Amino acid sequence: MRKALEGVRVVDMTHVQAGPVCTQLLAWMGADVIKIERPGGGDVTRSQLRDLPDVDSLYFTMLNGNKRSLTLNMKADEGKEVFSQLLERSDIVVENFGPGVMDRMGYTWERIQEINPQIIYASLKGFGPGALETAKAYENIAQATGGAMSTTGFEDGPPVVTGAQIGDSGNAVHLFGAICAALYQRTHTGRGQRVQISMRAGILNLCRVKLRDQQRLEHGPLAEYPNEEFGDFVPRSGNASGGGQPGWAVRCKPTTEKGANAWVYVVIQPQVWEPLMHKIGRPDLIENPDYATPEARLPHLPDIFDVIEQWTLTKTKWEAFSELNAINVPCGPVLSTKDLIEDEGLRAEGVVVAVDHPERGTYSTVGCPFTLSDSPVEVKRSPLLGEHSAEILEELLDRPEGELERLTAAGAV
Ligand code: CAO
Repeated sequence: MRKALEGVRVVDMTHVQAGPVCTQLLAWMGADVIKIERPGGGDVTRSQLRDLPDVDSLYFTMLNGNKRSLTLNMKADEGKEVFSQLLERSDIVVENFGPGVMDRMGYTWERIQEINPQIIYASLKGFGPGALETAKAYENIAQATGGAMSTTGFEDGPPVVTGAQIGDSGNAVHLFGAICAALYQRTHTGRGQRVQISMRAGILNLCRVKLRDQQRLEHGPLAEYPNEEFGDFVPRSGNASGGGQPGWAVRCKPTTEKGANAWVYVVIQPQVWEPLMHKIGRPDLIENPDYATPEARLPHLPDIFDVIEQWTLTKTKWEAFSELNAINVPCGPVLSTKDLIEDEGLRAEGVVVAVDHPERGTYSTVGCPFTLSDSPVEVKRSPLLGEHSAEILEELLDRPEGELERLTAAGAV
């Protein structure tokens, strides 16, 4: 079966997390993704956070599956010649270097268009035009500057970053969508285009509801927040739901000595109020005027979740989930990374996937989070550094046999 992006070639100039996650998605959709890496070390993540000596780290292998690797010295003339030739024969080029790096290499948007007017040139940076434009950015800088940190955590504690890598992997998904849209538009116009995203803009997109609340705040306190006092900005609101239905994480009976993740998240929809109160043994609250309607409940949410917790503390998180789910209460156990990596259901679903690697053996990775009925994803291992250099030079760029050795001696690959 043909894949959604079969026949599409991507020159992948990405490194670290944000860019590689985007190009991995393109590769899973069937694009031929050629990862360009500096000779010698390659993407810095190959050797960062290693769990085993001298093999590509999980940081690298989990973000670079299904790609081919070509080493290229972008500061050598012959390296640039190879790169230009690749651009001529490709559909997309993606990069997430620091500001100005591609221009300094000699590849401005104007130059790239001259080489191939049909190419889509996608860049991810920390920031768009303005005061922060020239700044480099990592995940937590994006979370700090995009509104995620100031709104995460508890009121009386410091700003907190989320475990989910919304600045890097989150923005990779934005970029993937933008590239696919540009590719589709090209089918009408025949032209490539410039695609740009800043990590901060992407975070702000994910913090949309917090900007909603900033504007609601002008008209009075946010009644559904657990906070008692409000200033002139949206406060951190702990585990409050952020939506129109109140929610909170409540403790459960621990199953391990530490029980660090013995919690279940519970949302109180109006229609489940009565069965929920019956379930937890508090039918007296159903008609109590302080609790009977969603509006009446708002000032009492901490008390209500305390009452629910008295019940959940007598159940494990899975028992609590299954009993509440049975009466249609929206809820979910707080699952640890250990819970998730051992989850047979996630493996059956193809979300957690085992992959064989010639140097590190079998490792687990996260597969494609979505499915297309006509474009099944086969998760393959990441390439070794320069593993495909010879085949790309000879088969794709029509260079003569032995070109790899010659260019290596010249310091270009
Ligand atoms: N051959 C030769 N040189 C190469 C090369 C190659 N194949 N690939 C990269 N380089 C060189 C570049 O030319 C550049 O050198 P100059 O500064 O002399 O022009 C340098 O390597 C890369 O620079 P950089 O600024 O991208 O890298 P850094 O490690 O200093 O910064 C990062 C990393 C992530 C902070 C920066 O790339 C960045 O801000 N990227 C945009 C935002 C982003 O993606 N952040 C998410 C990172 S994931 O947490």
